[in-house]
Amino acid sequence: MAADSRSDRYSDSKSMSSLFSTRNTMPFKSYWILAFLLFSVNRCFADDDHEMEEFLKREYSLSKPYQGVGSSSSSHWDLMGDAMVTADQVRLTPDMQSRQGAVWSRMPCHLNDWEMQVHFKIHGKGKKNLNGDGLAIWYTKERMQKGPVFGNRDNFTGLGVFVDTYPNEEKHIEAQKKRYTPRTQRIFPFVLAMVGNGSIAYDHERDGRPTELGGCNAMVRNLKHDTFLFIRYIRRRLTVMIDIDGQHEWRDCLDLPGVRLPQGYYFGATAVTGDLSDNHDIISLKLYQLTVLRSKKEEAEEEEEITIPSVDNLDLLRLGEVEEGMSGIAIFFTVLFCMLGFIFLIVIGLVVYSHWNESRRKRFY
Ligand SMILES: *[C@@H]1O[C@H](CO)[C@@H](O)[C@H](O)[C@H]1NC(C)=O
Ligand SMILES: *[C@@H]1O[C@H](CO)[C@@H](O)[C@H](O)[C@H]1NC(C)=O
Ligand SMILES: [Ca+2]
Repeated sequence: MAADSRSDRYSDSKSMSSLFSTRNTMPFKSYWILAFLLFSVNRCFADDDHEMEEFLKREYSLSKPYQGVGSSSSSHWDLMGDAMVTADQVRLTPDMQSRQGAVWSRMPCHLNDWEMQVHFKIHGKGKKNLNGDGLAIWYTKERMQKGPVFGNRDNFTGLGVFVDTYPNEEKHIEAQKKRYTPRTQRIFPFVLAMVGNGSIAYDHERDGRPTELGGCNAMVRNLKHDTFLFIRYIRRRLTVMIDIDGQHEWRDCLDLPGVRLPQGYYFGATAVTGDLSDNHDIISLKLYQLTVLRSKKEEAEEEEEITIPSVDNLDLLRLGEVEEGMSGIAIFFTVLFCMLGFIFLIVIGLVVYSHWNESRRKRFY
């Protein structure tokens, strides 16, 4: 019960999280006071000079006591696979090998702008890197389809945000060393976002690197405090934040404009275990509708309906990977400049030598 009221209070102060989303250093108490003030002005506030309101949408949210989830036809959610509802959580997988489970919204979501707040818990007996594989939060065209992408089908259509707890690629440590500089190596667990259009495969062996939009490290396993993931989609801007330090502060994970997601897709959460396992628990999924005022220009820009998910300027995003390849070019230029330097030295040497020769000849006479 105590835990329950705590999470409720947390979600009430949640509107604050948007307001101070980028730089969150406010102590929790002042949050509370501000939350109250904001509440009294009708929960109306500005975000980047735009007025914004937010409403919890119960039909797309999942929270205690999970009434009828997976059993009643009036529930807004379906369970699948090994997922199980208990008093305190929806357990997508238990800490056992080769399990997969999912919970999917039954209602397609037709909101323009939204925020999904995920209260989750990943825990198990395995030591670090002897656990797996992770969980995923989805906004996709398809629902209730088993598969290899954290328990969901491959070549999905829409958005996936993964909490990947096992580094598959590190198994090939030598290959990894060749491919990445220390700056681009990852520390696991790793949170990663991907947009699929129905024909883009998730590369499990490389932990989704070829298709990643960005991500961050997140030490989320076996923590005593609550852990949260936050996905916001406003004016085609995708923002992912995490709150995992027990300080009620959101930390930036990914922020990307030009993400085109169609309306009418389904929210879901899935998880999978393999040889290694973990309990993957969803405590709540809270979806907030955001009412964002748009300028005429923005309205015109967003006029055309999106039918296939895509991300603008993906090639620019991939620059990170091009950088790895740069080392070849760097070597080329280093060699080139060395040779030029060498030739320069030879020329200087020749000039000096001929000079010396001449003066020697002069001395002879
Ligand atoms: C999906 O994306 C890939 C890679 O960007 C592209 O080659 C393909 O044409 C896209 N498919 C559709 C149906 O848009
Ligand atoms: C996914 O798409 C890729 C490329 O379009 C294709 O090679 C692969 O067979 C597809 N996989 C599934 C499971 O549909
Ligand atoms: Ca992995």
